[in-house]
Amino acid sequence: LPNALRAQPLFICYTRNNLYLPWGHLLLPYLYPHQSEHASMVHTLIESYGLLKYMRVVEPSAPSRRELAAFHSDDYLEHLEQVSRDGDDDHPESQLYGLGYDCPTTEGVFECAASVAGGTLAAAGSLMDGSCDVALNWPGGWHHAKKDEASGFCYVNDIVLGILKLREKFERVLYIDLDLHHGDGVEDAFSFTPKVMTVSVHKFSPGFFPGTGGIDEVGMGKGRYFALNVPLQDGITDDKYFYACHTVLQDVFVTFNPEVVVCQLGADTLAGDPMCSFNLTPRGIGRCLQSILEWRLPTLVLGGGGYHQPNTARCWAYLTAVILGQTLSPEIPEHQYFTEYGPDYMLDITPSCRTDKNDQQYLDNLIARVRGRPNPVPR
Ligand code: V1P
Ligand code: CA
Ligand code: ZN
Repeated sequence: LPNALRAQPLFICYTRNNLYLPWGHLLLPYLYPHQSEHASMVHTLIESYGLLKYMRVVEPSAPSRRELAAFHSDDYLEHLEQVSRDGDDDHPESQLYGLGYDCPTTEGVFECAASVAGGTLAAAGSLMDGSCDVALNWPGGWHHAKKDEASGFCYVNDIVLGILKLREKFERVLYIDLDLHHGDGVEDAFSFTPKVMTVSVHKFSPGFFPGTGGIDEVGMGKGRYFALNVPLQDGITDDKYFYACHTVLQDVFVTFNPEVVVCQLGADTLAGDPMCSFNLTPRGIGRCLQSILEWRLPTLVLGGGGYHQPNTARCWAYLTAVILGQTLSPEIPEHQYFTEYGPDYMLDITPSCRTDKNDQQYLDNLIARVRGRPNPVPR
């Protein structure tokens, strides 16, 4: 890593004791103590690898209603707060706000979702006041939430709130979404503006959630060509994924000339994830992240999906080490959750032997189409 980055203290925001993390297949983590235990697996692994001494850890405060209303509608926030207070999972209006199947309204969900957004806002603030170059909030990254609608396990869109805050200081924000799913909530929020460029790499296949993110979705009005989608098929492995990301992102870096970068690094692209789609390892995602960090821009790093808990923790601990320029021991250190990392107790993940449906022709055609777009003209 460039020395300039390595020398700076890193700011890491955790909402550790009040995590809202739909990790795991139960998807109702807020009610189950064992699920919030899983939620602290990432932090504990980072800690047990001795990485915290290279960072400044901050306990952010809960955001005010006004801060949340920078993106979300008052009606939606009011409703979410009410059903969260009452633990009302059967309110007649809930469906209007996307609450239900993917986004159950369990007691306390509002505070949990808001406190995660508090972490992302604090991280954005630390980039704005120059107190660090890279700010992390692994519990953040809830990219599907809309202005007045919960969607895909996301209630509060901490990413949109973070970007809106960064825009108070920075002219052009580049958003990069490496989660398996299309970052629809963030793309929609900024689809009309040339000030925020959104790039999402994701699985795009009939019936796969959320169904948007085709290559022809490019933004609208003044924001035309400031949204870029990289739709991929099942089975992609590290080398091809890096090739696609790196090629696309280098072009965007040159043409858009961002002042600040926001990365959502959902870990549901990993081999062995229950989403059973891509076939990546943390090293592949790490190469993408490293090439982004080499731009030497202030960078906000967020989590997202990731439904195999030990692999998600492996991945985010490894990416934290990439940011810090540290090398981790290949063996998982002994710690509170050590037994979860069996049977091999190793940091690395082995890709599975699934077919990669992205042949070279598919990727070349994709990249040719991306390159055939008119360049976005910063205004
Ligand atoms: O597929 C859907 C719904 C079902 N409707 C017809 C559409 N929802 C997905 C939501 C995935 C959200 C991903 C979030 C993230 O991007 C991180 C912010 O990773 C879904 C899936 C699925 N396999 O796609 N919901 C569920 N599975 C689900 C499983 C068990 C219980 C409840 C929901
Ligand atoms: Ca994505
Ligand atoms: Zn996802």
